Amino acid sequence: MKVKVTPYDALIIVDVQKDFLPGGALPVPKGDEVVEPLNEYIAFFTSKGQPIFATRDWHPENHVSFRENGGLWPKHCVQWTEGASFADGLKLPPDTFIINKGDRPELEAYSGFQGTLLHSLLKERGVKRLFIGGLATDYCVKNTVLGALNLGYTVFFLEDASRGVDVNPGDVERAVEEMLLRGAVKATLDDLR
Ligand code: VGL
Ligand code: ZN
Repeated sequence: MKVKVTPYDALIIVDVQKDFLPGGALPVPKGDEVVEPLNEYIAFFTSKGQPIFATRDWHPENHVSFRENGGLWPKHCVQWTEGASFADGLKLPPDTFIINKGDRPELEAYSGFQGTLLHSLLKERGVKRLFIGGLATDYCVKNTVLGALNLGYTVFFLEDASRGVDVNPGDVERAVEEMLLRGAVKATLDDLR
């Protein structure tokens, strides 16, 4: 399906950070494969003059999502560490809006809207449609997509620019199904070009 990028559109890149890439603290299998397509989305949105937002998982040392603090995950994306930095090779323009999430010790935040200014920044700019991709499909991408749908945005899920952890096999497939059932639409680079 062809989709034309309009003045109501923004690109949202979710958590493309070193700790989520192969070799990182919480590696997403094939997570590195999102970098090239995302660079193409970035170039595309930049050429249309449309805004780009990049969320990052931004945990304090004592964050509740870490196993040592009773959570599910190995320690990852600790604020200001190398692992929390964006993937090498991800070509974020200097005017990218950086959205930190999961920065309160006691709260897990899988959605880029949770406890952040993302919604107000988008509203201020008249954004109505979001193109969302990144890591991980079955956690932060899914929750950001569902959060956006709840807030009334039209959402395109960027299939070719997202990868999931699939802790239980089938999680990624189910996450995609849920996003589509709730109203998201799949899109790839070919649909935009
Ligand atoms: C994520 C697990 C824990 C994600 C973040 O970005 O999908 N997953 N923290
Ligand atoms: Zn996290």
